[in-house]
Amino acid sequence: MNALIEQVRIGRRRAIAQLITQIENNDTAARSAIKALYSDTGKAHIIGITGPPGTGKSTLVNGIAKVIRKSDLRVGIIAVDPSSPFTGGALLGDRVRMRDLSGDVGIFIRSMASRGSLGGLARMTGNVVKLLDAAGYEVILVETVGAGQAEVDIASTAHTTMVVEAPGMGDEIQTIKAGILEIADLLVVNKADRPGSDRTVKALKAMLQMGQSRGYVDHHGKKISVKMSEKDRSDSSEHWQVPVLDTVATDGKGIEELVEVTFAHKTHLQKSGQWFQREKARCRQEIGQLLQTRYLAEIRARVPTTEREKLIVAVAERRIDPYSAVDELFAQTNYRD
Ligand SMILES: Nc1nc2c(ncn2[C@@H]2O[C@H](COP(=O)(O)OP(=O)(O)OP(=O)(O)O)[C@@H](O)[C@H]2O)c(=O)[nH]1
Ligand SMILES: [Mg+2]
Repeated sequence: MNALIEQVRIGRRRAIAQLITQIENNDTAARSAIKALYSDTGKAHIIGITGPPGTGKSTLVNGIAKVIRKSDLRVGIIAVDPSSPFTGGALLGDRVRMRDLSGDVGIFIRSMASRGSLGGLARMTGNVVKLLDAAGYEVILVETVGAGQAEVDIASTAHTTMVVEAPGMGDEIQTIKAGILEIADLLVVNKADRPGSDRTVKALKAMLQMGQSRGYVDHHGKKISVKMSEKDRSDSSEHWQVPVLDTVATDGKGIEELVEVTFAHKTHLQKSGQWFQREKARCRQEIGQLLQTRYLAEIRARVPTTEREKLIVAVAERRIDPYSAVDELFAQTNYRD
């Protein structure tokens, strides 16, 4: 393991691939790898690319990577596959679309299957990001299908999150998923060669503006607050105006500009001090999650399954309430509350 970690540190691709497989399959391996490599991380610009299925995220990632490579920065790509059987072909599709990048030694591509628990997926993605960061990839692109909370969690791993929409997916406003405006640093209307893209751009801009003047937008009658902290509101120079860009990923149109704006966002985060704020927020979330997992594992290890099962039955039969059951579990592990 130590030899492998050394190889990863100097950027050996085979070692990186091997270590990723180990940390995906084995929690203990993940622990020691991250412990050993953590001090080498924190240098990469992590960019999340999310949005509804089929909007052209993979094609866009492909194009973005090509543009960034012109500046000689090394690019790591992580594509998180949707677990839904309806989009089960995505893995192969992504491989095909990203194939023309694979000859470039400055690019490392990894697909991750979204099996297992969702929180676990976010954790694993975070660990693979750290590994690529430690291996010297200066820019890391993480593609996820924006369908739910899990994707929002994964997106929170990123410094810069772009949400990719496409025209002609029904009523434009309806396609904007709850929470998307909260996580987007950049909005991209891809497939701008399709009819209706102007309308989509306009609708998104209007929604952003509405949200910025009121601090929230209405979505199916639910109020969604727009990303603008109290601090942002009191000091408008620190506030990032979410830009709406249009691209045609299949022929590269608009991608140079998209990359420029992405780097401008990084500069904005660094100058305003928000880079470290985001790092802190991410670390807080990560530690919280690890703590939960650890507690649960400890309780499982210390209280026999039969004991835990008895408590579950007792709660189901209304002999005790769930809070008391947890008190009981804690008592049995010798933890004090
Ligand atoms: N007309 C047009 N088609 C595009 C554009 N970008 C991507 N496509 C096509 O749209 C389809 C889906 O592209 P992908 O890049 O796989 O989309 P995705 O968002 O990664 O898809 P999932 O990962 O399955 O959610 C492919 O057939 C692409 O060739 C574009 O700008 N214009
Ligand atoms: Mg894709």
